[in-house]
Amino acid sequence: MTIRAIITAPDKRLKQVSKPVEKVDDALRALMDDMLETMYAAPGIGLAAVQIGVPKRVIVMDLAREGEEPEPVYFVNPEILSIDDSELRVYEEGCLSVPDFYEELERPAKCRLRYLDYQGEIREQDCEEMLATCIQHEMDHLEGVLFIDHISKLKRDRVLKRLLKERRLREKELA
Ligand code: GNR
Ligand code: NI
Repeated sequence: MTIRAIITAPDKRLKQVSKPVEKVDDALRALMDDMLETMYAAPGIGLAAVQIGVPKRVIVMDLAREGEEPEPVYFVNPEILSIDDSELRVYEEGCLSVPDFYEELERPAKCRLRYLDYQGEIREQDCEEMLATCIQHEMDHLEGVLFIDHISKLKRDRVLKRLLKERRLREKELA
């Protein structure tokens, strides 16, 4: 397993629409293993393949609390079967592709999901609480959307400007 570099905003590669996976095979499982290791190392609770530069519809997640047994979960070609806006959940989100920025976001509290698991078996699941929030955050990545795309343009431009500045500084230090 390999820890891969996580792409940070602003970057065109994060805006790609990810392509469906044709087959859950050993090569895809190797990608999912790398994603999980990269996510744990970051550390984060979810990761979409596009964040490591692979525009495939693959998500890994682990919502176990600190000190609990790890509970890795894998979502291939996830589809939201139903979602309703009648009940919303507010959560302070962050993103590994938007370092050191957190903002409260409102999303539907529940959804029903269909996806392929690590073995390529089809599964359906009702999502609520953290899983509902996180899967919607990750599925946005598959469409090239970041959580900062849901906040005001003023705040988004401010955080993107800071990230650009930090990148330029890092590049200068390496030169
Ligand atoms: O680690 C992460 N934490 C998080 C917190 C609130 C809502 C969503 C997330 S996902 C994020 C990791 C990430 O960027 N996934 O794309
Ligand atoms: Ni993210």
